[in-house]
Amino acid sequence: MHLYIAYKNYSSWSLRPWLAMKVAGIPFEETLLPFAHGDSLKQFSAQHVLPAQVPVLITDDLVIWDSLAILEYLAEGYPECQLWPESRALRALARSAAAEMHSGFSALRSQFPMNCRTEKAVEPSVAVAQDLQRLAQIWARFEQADKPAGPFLAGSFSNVDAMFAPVMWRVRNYGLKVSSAFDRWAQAMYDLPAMQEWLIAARAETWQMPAYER
Ligand SMILES: N[C@@H](CCC(=O)N[C@@H](CS)C(=O)NCC(=O)O)C(=O)O
Repeated sequence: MHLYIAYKNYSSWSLRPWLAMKVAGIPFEETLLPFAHGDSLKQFSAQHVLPAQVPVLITDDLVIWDSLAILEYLAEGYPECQLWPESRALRALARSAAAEMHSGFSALRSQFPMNCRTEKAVEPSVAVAQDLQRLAQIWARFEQADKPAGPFLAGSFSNVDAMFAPVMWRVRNYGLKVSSAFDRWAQAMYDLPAMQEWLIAARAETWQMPAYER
């Protein structure tokens, strides 16, 4: 399996499936397509008749694009990794939150671009403060849920943590505040060896993207 991604420092959508595969121990090769530096992503997307976006997962016989579709494909193909929680109720909650992340939080995503290697305190706008409040509500809902022990949203690591992984970098690196439940989750995410591996690679990149630097 081959995962196509973009800049580790900036590409929030790339981080999601990459992290899920690393934490689950699913072997894969990766290729980075730096979309603002050269035309490698344009060529790749033309070859596969896809929008010029990553992540894309290519298996022996399938092309799967879009972060959430890749996470669903992995959960189906590797049931032993339990990338969705076992309990139906918890799975429904995890899927709801993951879908909300995929389609929502536009103020947080647009005004606070993921930038793993840069720490800089920035005051949230009103719209971003609302997104942060919504995160606190989601975290409170998971706290109240009937779930196995563990520091992640549904107890053990699952796709919902992967979907929110870039939010950990945003909140941490811009000095934003959500809730103490969020902070506990964020620390567990930060401490994942795979997150540290991603951070080391992000720091080693030399590409700069002014639009992602606040
Ligand atoms: N909905 C897509 C969004 C993917 C996306 O926006 N990817 C960005 C990188 S984080 C991209 O490929 N951008 C290419 C460009 O801006 O040219 C997903 O969830 O996979």
